[in-house]
Amino acid sequence: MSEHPVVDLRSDTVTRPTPAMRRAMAEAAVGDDVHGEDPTVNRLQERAAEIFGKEAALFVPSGTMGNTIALKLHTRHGEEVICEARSHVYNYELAMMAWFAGCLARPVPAEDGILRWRDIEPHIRPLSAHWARTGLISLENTHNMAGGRVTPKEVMDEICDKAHERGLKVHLDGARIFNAAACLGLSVRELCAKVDTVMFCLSKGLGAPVGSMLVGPAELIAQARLYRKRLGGAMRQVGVLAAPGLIALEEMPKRLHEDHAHARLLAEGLAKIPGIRIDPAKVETNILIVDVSGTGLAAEEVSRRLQARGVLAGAVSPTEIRMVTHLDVDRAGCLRAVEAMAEVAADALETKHLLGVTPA
Ligand code: TLP
Repeated sequence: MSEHPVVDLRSDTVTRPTPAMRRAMAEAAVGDDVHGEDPTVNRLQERAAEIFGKEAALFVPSGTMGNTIALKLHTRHGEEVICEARSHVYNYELAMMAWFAGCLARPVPAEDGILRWRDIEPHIRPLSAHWARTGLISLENTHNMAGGRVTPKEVMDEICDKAHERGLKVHLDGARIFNAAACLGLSVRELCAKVDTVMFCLSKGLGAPVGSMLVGPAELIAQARLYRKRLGGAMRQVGVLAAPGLIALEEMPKRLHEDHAHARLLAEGLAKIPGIRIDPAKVETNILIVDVSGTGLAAEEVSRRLQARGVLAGAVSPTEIRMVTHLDVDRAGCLRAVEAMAEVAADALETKHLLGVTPA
């Protein structure tokens, strides 16, 4: 057993609230938020709207609920939602767009997860004798399963301009939009200027224990409150959760470059290991998708062997594992993860050699 604490790279969702967040939770002024009477929630919503330069914001328990509500707001039953093929709304939300909004996903693959207008346009459909109408375009920035890739502002702006000319709205799954903004050196306000609604998470890179926000036009956010209630997401004295959310929103974006530097360090170390494939130049934010097929081991097995060495990272496909840096992982933790992977890969390649199997 290692004498070090476990290095948990499974996700940036695993962070624990900081001491300041715990104090803020204990001291939060609260009221009944179903009646709009929780001052801490109200403050969080006002600040989120201000920071994003949108009219209003709504505190929701999770990113999935924020996306679920947004897709419902923009669409009607029987429409299609254009999204990237590896997107979270399509792959990881239990088919919620079909379940709640009654829509079909129109997944479009894009290199590095970065959808461009030229990828989207051919898939826009009018209502016809055979086709369902396109109801919405949903973007994801950063793109989780493409390895935290960042869609540049010009690309988002072009999609929004062209979509709006066609009478279509654009929702942004910005679970990690602050990571994208930090990478681009822009404010989230600038980056999201043209999208109609944004969901962002307080509980990922920003380190809050719970919660996401949906921001957009006041009229839509008023409707979003009703959908949140229908989904069972209207909470009562929830200022105790909004209080750490406020710290996440105000303080934590400033430190995201540290997570990005750690991810790059991790990528550079991993890239040197025989049997492991990752291009450090493509690691822009805090997520790494690492191809471990060259070890001859299934990704699940690599994950188990890393765990035995005190490093947690999940398999995201038969050949890939994902590593995510965050508030609770430091430089030393990243170096330990590289060391653990080097041991796992070396063992696997040695075994292959003994068995007379040629390494990939
Ligand atoms: N992502 C989680 C898992 O669900 C995969 C993670 O560990 O990364 N949009 C994006 C881009 C996300 O990555 C996630 C969560 C969500 C939405 C949903 O947020 P929650 O988990 O709060 O419902």
